[in-house]
Amino acid sequence: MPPGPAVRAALTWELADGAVAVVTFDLQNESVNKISRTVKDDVLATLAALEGDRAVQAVAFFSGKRDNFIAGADIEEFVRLTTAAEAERLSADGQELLERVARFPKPIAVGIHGACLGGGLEFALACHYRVASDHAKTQLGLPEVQLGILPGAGGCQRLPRLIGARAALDIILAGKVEPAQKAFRVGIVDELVHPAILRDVTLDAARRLAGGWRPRRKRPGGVVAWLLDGNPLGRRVVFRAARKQVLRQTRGHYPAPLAALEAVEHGLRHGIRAGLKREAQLFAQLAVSDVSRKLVQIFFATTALKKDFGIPNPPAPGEVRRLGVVGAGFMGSGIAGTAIAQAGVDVRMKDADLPRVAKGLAAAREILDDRLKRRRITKYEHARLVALLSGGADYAGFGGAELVIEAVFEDLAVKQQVLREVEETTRPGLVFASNTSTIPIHRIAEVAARPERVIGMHFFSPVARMPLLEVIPSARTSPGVVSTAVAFGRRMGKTAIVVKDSPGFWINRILTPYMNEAGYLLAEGVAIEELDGLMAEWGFPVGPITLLDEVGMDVAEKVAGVMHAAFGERLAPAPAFAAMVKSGRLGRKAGKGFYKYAGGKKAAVDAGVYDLIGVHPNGGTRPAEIIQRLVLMMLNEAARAVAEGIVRTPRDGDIGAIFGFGFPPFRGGPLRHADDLGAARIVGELERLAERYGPRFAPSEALRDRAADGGKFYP
Ligand code: T1G
Repeated sequence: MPPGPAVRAALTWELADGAVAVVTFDLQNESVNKISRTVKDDVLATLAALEGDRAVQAVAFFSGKRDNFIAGADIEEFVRLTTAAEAERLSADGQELLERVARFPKPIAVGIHGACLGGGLEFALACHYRVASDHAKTQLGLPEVQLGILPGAGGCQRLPRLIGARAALDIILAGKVEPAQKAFRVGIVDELVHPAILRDVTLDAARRLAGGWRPRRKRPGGVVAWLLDGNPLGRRVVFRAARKQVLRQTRGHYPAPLAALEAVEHGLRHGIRAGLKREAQLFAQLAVSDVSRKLVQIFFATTALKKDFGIPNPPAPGEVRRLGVVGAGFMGSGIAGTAIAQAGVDVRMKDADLPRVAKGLAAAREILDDRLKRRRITKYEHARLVALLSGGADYAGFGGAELVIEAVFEDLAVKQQVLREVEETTRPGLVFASNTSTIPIHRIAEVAARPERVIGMHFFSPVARMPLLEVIPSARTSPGVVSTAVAFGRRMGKTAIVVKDSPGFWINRILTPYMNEAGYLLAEGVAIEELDGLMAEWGFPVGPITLLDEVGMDVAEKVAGVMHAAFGERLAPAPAFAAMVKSGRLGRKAGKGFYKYAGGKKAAVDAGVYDLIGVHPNGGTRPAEIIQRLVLMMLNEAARAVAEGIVRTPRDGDIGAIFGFGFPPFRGGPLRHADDLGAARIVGELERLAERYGPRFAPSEALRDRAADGGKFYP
């Protein structure tokens, strides 16, 4: 038997210092390692060779990719499955392979650097010792439920046995991916080391294992952990609580977390063999479900958007090291803090007076403090990042900026004024971005000396948490500026869609008719809790009235005004809203809106609102019709906007709606949902609603055309 290197499809190995086989997994022509059928065969063949080679006493396993360990099972492979039986076979095959790894007669230690996800982590869990690099790229987790499936290669069995049921459920049910430090803390990895010594430490562990040494793992947690994890009675409490939480969060729309819970519980109760069987059966049901299909489509769409600059032949993006932010309010400080935390750029903030600047700086810093508190960054990194933030009441410090983002009051004249001032104090190559939510960029750029350097970057609130960015070039914006804005948005951790320069762009265009309809329904006597409750049931994170309170009634009124002026009666704001602004009920930030707020927390509906609007809940409108009116207003406008080319592809539109305001992911986005309902059915329902409630419901031409020829948004 030659000591290697034995060349195979993905795995190679060689003997290091005569006893430990170093196996390297490097899937050719792919940027990440993933586990497919051929890789499984390769692993089996390699294991057979290692077992048969008497010189090999232990195995050390690494990835050959620079910053990726194993991204999991090959998603492309399981989306091609058509029957549950095939899916069950696939899961059982993976389980068998990992059983072989777990029972391998020679110890296997893994050195993990880069993403170790899904089947990749399940593989690592089956090995006998885990060392991870202490590096930002090293992340471990079981994201399967995010794809509508569950860890189907023994993860639902091995993780709870290693770290306890509570900690395992915490990861599995939410599809969490944790940094290496956290994975070490909870006991998923045995050792955490600097990347430079990962190989040596792993080899050393393999050698010691071969010599009979066994790691002593103690479950974290003490008495409480024993009470809850260590005995059946305690576990029952844990599972009951977890089930309740899942149901509260998913409202029954996402079957995967509940199935995963069952797989874990079954295994703990009836043993690992029965647990694996149940796990494979449940995996199979999920893998061929419509919800999983939709979630996988979202994964691929998001991945595609990571390299899409939204224009043909995009030039290389300009480098941004210094960022100027004008306007130190809620949005401005969110942008500043997120830019530092994610992109590590130098940020200079400016507002009209120093107290405002100070407030903005403090708010931006809070984002960094929060990262420290969550242990996403070290104290040292925190201090370094805080030092990148500064501000003033003039444009001092803006001269060297490559990008300036303005987040001042949503008013054309004010934004134009800022643009003029910024152009005077900065260099010619500067990119000027407006964080407007509605005002067309070409209007703002009318006063620009260099309109080709002006673009829109529409962030969502709170900036640190909302994953979407709308990038809006005007007809005069140069392509390099588009690349720069998209690339910088990505560095800030956002998924960027490039949309057309038209009032409200994509997000506010489709959100406005939905919000307005909520106002009309309110004025007809639908209760606030009912409106919010129904839409949350339908799958939105919050209902429309809560959303209004979050956005702020004054902001919403501004948006509604711009949209009304641009699109006429169809988007006329519901009269109920103006009364709210006049009475100072601006929402959460004012401490009163449709809801009351006590100590920053949302409390009950403020019944006084009904007096203000002049109507009281009367239960007159049927729930099904409430949902229908809200949803169809949005779908109808979305179809119109697509026909106008506001988004380049249905994919961008759906990802925008899901990431921008939480359109229910399991429905795939407004355009997928429209395809599912069918244009003919939507048109029929809109016609009936138009007859009853007026022309704002008239079906768009885009939908009528599709109804006539059976066309879909996604061919
Ligand atoms: N399967 C197939 N393709 C994958 C993949 C996967 N698991 N992961 C990544 N890719 C492709 C991706 O589409 C892109 O392709 C390229 O790799 C680079 O990715 C039995 C059932 C690993 C953190 O959910 O989170 O294991 O467009 O641009 O930013 O229980 O990709 O270049 O052709 O995203 O460096 C669970 C999903 C699977 C992890 C890398 N695993 N991936 O991010 O690169 S289910 C996941 C990611 C499972 C078992 C089950 C990220 C990443 P292309 P990228 P990146």
